[in-house]
Amino acid sequence: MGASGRESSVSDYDARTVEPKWQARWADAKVFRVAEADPARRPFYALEMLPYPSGRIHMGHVRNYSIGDAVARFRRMRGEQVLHVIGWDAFGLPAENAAIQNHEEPRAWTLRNIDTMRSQLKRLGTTYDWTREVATCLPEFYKWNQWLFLRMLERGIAFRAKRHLNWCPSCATVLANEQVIAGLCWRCDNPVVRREFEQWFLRITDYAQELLDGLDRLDEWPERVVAMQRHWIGRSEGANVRFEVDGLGESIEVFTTRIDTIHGATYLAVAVEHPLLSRLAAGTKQESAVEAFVAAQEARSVEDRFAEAAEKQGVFTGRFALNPFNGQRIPIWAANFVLTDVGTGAIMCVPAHDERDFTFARTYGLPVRPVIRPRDGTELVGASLAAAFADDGVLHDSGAYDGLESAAARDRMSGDAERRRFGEKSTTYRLKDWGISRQRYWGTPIPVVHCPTCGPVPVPDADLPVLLPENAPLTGEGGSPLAQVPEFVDTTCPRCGEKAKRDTDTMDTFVDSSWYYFRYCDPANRERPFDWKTLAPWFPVALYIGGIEHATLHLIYTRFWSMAMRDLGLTNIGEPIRALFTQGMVVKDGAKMSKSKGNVVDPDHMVERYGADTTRLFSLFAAPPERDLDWSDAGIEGCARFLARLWRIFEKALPSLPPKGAPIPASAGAGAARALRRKTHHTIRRVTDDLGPRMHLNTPLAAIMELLNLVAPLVQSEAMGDGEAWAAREAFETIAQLLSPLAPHMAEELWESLGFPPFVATTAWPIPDPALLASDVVLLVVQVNGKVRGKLTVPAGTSEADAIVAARGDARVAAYLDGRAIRKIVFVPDRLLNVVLG
Ligand code: ANZ
Ligand code: ZN
Repeated sequence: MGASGRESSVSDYDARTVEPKWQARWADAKVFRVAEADPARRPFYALEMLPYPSGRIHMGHVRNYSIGDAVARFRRMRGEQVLHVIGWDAFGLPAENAAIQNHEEPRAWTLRNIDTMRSQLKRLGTTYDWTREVATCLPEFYKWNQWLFLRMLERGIAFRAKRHLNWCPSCATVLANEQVIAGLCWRCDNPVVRREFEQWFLRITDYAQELLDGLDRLDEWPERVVAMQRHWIGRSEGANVRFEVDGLGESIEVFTTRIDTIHGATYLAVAVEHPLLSRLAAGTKQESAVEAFVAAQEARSVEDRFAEAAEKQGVFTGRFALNPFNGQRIPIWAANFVLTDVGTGAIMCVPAHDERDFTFARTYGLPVRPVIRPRDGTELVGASLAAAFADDGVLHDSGAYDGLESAAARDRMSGDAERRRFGEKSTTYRLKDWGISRQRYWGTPIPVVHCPTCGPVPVPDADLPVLLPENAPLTGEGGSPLAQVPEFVDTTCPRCGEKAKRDTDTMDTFVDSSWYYFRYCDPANRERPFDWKTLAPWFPVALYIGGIEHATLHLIYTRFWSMAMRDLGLTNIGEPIRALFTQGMVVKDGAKMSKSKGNVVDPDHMVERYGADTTRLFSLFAAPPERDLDWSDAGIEGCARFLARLWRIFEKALPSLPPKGAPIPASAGAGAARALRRKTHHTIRRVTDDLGPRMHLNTPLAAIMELLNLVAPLVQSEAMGDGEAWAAREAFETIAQLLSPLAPHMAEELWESLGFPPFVATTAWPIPDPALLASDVVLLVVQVNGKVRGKLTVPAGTSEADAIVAARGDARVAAYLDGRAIRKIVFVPDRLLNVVLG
């Protein structure tokens, strides 16, 4: 090619200037602003989990937002009305810890981080509508947390109760279950204990069944997440049975899934925190032993007490219970393995058929009495049993129920218990009511005033928001920092006007993330959290993208919150999210990127060095989005080289391409031009499929590379004809459009260079021409020793090897070939196969 003349005109593509230019143009033209939803334009709510403003964005964020932005851009080009917004999960402990360490106000620290991270996200070329941005730490947002809390309080969804909770003595705060890691405080690594507190709770357990049933219909959620939620909700079906306490005039209710084993119960066990425990022991010889046991357990860490592997410990209470089925008198124990907040906090123990009961019985010399026989008839002997037989089987030594199968027995026995009024069928859930009080500063103040006469009194709506004061002393110790701020605490009772004190706890930050994306749709509403009329067309969220680590907590809380808002009359949907996509982690050398491991790659350096397009492309291309992405320098180099090559080939070709809109020449319908056009249209189809619901976001780049590989030799050849030039232009236009969701800046630059007005991002996604997708066939002439012996219809582009196979499969040709060695083959693709025999 006579490249010498053009070589000098090839400028290197400079992402450092091109990218900010397009970002500014998008912003000036308000390309990604979204007005009200218009049902006629097929609203599509593309949502990514909002980041915690910890300081700087990391590669996990980049991956999450590259995926979300690719989908948002693709959908927009497909003609859907895309809502794409970001916000900040801006309350939380790290801000407080940073404040303690650096003596900087959490508010200032947080807002500064938000500024940094916002500009980082802009530098990636994301399509967020920044006019809708929400930061949860601002009063205009958290006011509505308070408002919603008050509505839940009126409805009985929020309530105050004394419960046993995790307490870190060194941080002097309550911890949520998820903040207790292997029995230790996630913050200070000290052992966590259980204490009873009065707290605010949300009655998520009222929604347990709806949360469970809804899972069946979430068919666009990953099965893994559905399974994790099902396990988390943990429905278990069984029966409650009441055992009378001999000589106390009280009964103890147990929850069991195995009422069929009740004739084998040899003792009862209650939790250390069981309300009846002190009365059981009172006045018996065991009184002081029980007291000592309780004290010892309360001092032990959560890990020592409750872990699966924790030593099973207990003490006899001095009392006996009567088995309602057969009147048998069995001892009542207190034991550490009975959990207070599961079932009824008391169990009947059947050592022959339950492993934990068995271990405990052997430790304390309690009898083991088998009542279920394996179906193969094996006889179990209590005294010599080596392990519990926990499967279903056939009942024996169970009075009238002998000979029944376990399942049938459970049915019959719970029916009988109900009729005789000492029990009934019962369903329990592992899911617990959601305790939302935190002894923290940097959160939403709970809008309640505690009055010595009136008790807890809600703050009137007119007085919202209850503002978080700015001057709380933060030391990390000694409970709620708000309690140290007299101007905040001391107030008057909204009901009686007397002196009263504000609640000094703040809300769990999972409250914020439970509904922030409702607010995105109506962010400036000053009357209500949002207006459903404005939101309805956007809901349920079309696609929510985030990490698998949120499979349970956040994604259960937000489903619950949505159902609760429906019951408050604020919306008319239960399930808020139609499709969920969980992306994999970004790892380096097999380990999750984290500061402590020192294997962090800073996205800013990547953008600085390679540009946003390359960084985005790599995040998409390096692994299927649902899998972990192993960071590799070679991988990102590869993406950079691809873009550079594309630009080089394009710039060289540009002067030879016809002007935009040039009519298609007849010569584009044959030969290399036609082959290229076919490839272009096949590429459109592949990329369209990949960016759709399949979310194969890692494969479009390969398809576009293939197309470039076909167009490159053509435009570099001296003999490029009209038809080929036209087809090459079509290929570059297509590449610009297909690349727009993936490498949006270069896509704009290509598009503009091709003579179009901005923006490629707002063009209609290309639609492949079916005529070019259909596979072409050609007539292949077959000669044997130079004589025509047949004509075969084969797909265009059939290879020599395939042509020979086809020739052998043709009866007429085969007759001439039969049994003879082939000396030579002359093959002209799509025209001629000449077989010369030896
Ligand atoms: C008697 C029995 C006999 C039991 C037997 C099991 C096997 P899932 O299925 O996991 O829900 N349980 C009930 N409440 C408890 C508590 N507060 N703390 C510890 N354990 C408790 O487990 C239900 C079983 O867990 C119940 O059935 C009960 O033991 C125990 F051969 O009752 B079962
Ligand atoms: Zn009062």
